This record gives sequence, C-alpha cells and structure tokens, in this order.
Amino acid sequence: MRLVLKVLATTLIITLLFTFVCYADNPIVENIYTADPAAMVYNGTCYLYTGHDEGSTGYVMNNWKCYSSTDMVNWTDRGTPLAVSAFSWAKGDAWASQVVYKDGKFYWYICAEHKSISGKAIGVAVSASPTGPFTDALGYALITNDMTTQTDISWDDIDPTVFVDSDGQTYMYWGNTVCKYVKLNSDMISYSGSINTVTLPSFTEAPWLHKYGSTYYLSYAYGWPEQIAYATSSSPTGPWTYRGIIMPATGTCSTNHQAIIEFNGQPYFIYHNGSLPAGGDYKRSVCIEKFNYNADGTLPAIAQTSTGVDGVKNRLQSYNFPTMFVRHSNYDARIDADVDPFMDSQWQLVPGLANSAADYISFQSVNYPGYYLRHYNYDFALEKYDGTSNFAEDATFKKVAGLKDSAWTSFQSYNFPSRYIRHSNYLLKLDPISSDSEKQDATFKITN
Ligand code: FUB
Repeated sequence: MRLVLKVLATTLIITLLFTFVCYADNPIVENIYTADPAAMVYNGTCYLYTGHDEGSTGYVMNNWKCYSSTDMVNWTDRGTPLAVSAFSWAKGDAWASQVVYKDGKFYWYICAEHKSISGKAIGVAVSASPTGPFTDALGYALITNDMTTQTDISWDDIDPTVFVDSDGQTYMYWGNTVCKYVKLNSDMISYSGSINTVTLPSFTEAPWLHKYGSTYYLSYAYGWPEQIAYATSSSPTGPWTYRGIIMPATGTCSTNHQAIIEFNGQPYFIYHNGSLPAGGDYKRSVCIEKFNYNADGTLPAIAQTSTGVDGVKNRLQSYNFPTMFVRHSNYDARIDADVDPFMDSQWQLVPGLANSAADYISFQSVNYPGYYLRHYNYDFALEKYDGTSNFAEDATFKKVAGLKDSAWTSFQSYNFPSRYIRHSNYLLKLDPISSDSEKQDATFKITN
C-alpha cells in the first residue's frame, strides 16, 4: 500500500512538474511570477535577475530572484539572493533592478520605496559572487526622490540600468516619465557631477543601456500600454537618435521591461508579459527571444512568442483545402491560404490544459503567448487562458487518427467527446461528424 501511495505521489509530482515546467518554452519560469528581467554574462554563464510578482490587484514585490543558464534554454533556480529587507532604509516595492560585474565584485542596483524620504529610491548591494550573498553596499540610498525635481511624481526614481564601458567608466540611467543618468565613480557606489536628463519620445520607464560594435543603444518602455523603443548614439551620454519600436505591446499585461544581451555570439532580447495562466499586470513572467542585428546595426522588430528560444512551431493543414491552414484572425479561428502575418497560423502544441496525458493537447498561439484556441457555444475563439477548469476543458482536445484518412489527424473535444474540430465555411466549429464531407472538414495534418 505504501509503495502504491509512493508511486501515486511520484506520478503526481511528475505530472505537476510536466504541467508546470516542461511544455512551454516561454515563459522560462512557470512556478512563480517573475518580472523586470536583467541579465549578465559572467564566466560562460548567463545570470538572469528578476523581480517577483506576488500580488493580484497591485504590485506586491518583496524580493529579487536569480536564475542561471549555460545554453539560454535550461535554467537553474539560484534562489532569492536579495530582498527589500536587506536595505534598512527601504520599506517595500522590490521593483526593477540590474546586476553588473566590476573589478571582482557584483553590484546589484535596485529600486524600492524609501522609509523616510517619500517616494522610490535607488540603492546598491554588493557581493563577491553573482548568486550572493548580497549586502547593502551603502547603508543608505544612492538616489532619493528629493534629489530629482523634474517631475512631481514619487515613482520617477526607478528602474536603474548600469553599463560598464570598455574604458571602465560606468553609467547609470534610470527613471519614470523623465529619463536621467549619472556617471558612477570607480567605487560603483557613488557618482560624480550632476544628475542629467535625456529627452526620448514617449519615455515611460525601463531604460536599458548596452553597446554593440561602437554604437550605444538606449532602449526603454514607450507609452502605455508599454511598447519597447530605442535610440542610438556614438557616445554613452548621447545625443540620442530615436530609432523606433522594437517590440509592440500585447494584451497580456500593460508593462514591459527589456534586457538586451549577447551570449556566445548570439543576441537575446529578454522581457516580460502576462502569458502564464491567470497572468496579467501584477502576475508577470519573463520570456526570451533570439534576434539578429540588421546589417546597418539597427534592431529588428521582435515578436513575443510562446515558443521562445527553442520551442517547436506547428501549422494545421486542411485535408480538403490543402492550401489552407488554421489561423487566428481578430481572435476568431478559421482556415485560410496565404496567411499574413504567417505567425497567425503558427501554433504551439502543448499538453492538454485539462489533461496532460499522452494525446491530449491544447493549441497555444505562437505570436499571442498565453492565448489558446478554445470552443465556446461550439464556435471557436482565441482567448487568454484564465486558469479556470472551464477554459482548460474547452481548450483541450484528443489527437486521434484522421476521420477521413488515418494518416492525418482529427481533434476530439475533451468535454464534448462526440464533437470534433472542423471547418465550415472556412470558420472553425465544434461539431458531431458523420458525413464524408464532414469527415474531410475535420481532418488536418500537423506540419511545420
Ligand atoms: O515591476 C514594477 C515596475 O513595473 C518596474 O519597475 C517597471 O519597469 C514596470 O515593469
């Protein structure tokens, strides 16, 4: 009996692990909500530092997380090396942060709510290791709200990004509504000169400074809901030339926050969205995309995907209209030829949301991560998974031999097993299937 219980417990654990860890390539962390990524490459390893969303209706953020990887696909949880409680002057709001390496030490620049000076403030912790332990390097905040008077808001001193240039000079940019910067001293915990400001179109927050070749890139969250835009310069202090939007906003959360790095010669764009089940504005998740610079050094448009760095994208080809593929279109679902954008017809086939046993699958949209194909009144829609069992059942299908041709595939509803996915007048429906033409309409090929 004990053994049976043990086997059952092990099976349950494996099932849970499979459900929460294995199937989705984005987001990269699925057991908690993570936000505001920053990343650093040190000694052949990429270290990813994130915020930790614990709220539902507002930001509840008490600590920062660390993950590491040597291939950008498999990530090791390095725990919680830093919390707001490490800063005696801070009282909450572990907002965006960044870690950089300089002269044998790791410096973690954070923002948090100040206990006695109204508003957000920037502090710095230090460690001899990228994974900590980190301790407050100053015992007080480096930047407080009373030092900056360009705007009346109390949350303008947030989102520090720190860049160590090849000559060793270090720069810190930060801000909300107004983008500011200082030159840090070589001790990394003080700065020289005055606080400068930079004018960027529709600057909201989340600056990130990096260099590629001899060009400096200042990317940032633009407008609201936030898109990610960037500017370039031949100097780390500007003047900056605005270059446009890199990543559009998506429906899963209003903020975005990027980190742009290169690892083993491959550039990566790291950001957050609300694509986990029940995810949203205060339950965000860190995701990663590969990209390549354009030949002229400009950044390409980068789409958010569910498949991330190495996930498999599939298409569903119609049996009787073989030039047509299942696509989403205005949150509806249909078959179409010449799908534009192509990604509207790409699906990530993941274990069924209601049942992850073999052959049960769900269809996650590749370019609308977190959105799944579900039936509703026997019609189909592309909707954000809200974590409910009702949604999960409507979005789960059993892969069976094609009803018209057993070399192809048909998809049987999980909660209405007498019905199958079919197209009818090019629209997807969930119908009982009996006639030969219905069998053809309900038969598909899973292709690339
Ligand atoms: O996570 C709290 C705040 O939301 C960050 O500091 C901003 O960049 C935005 O992502």
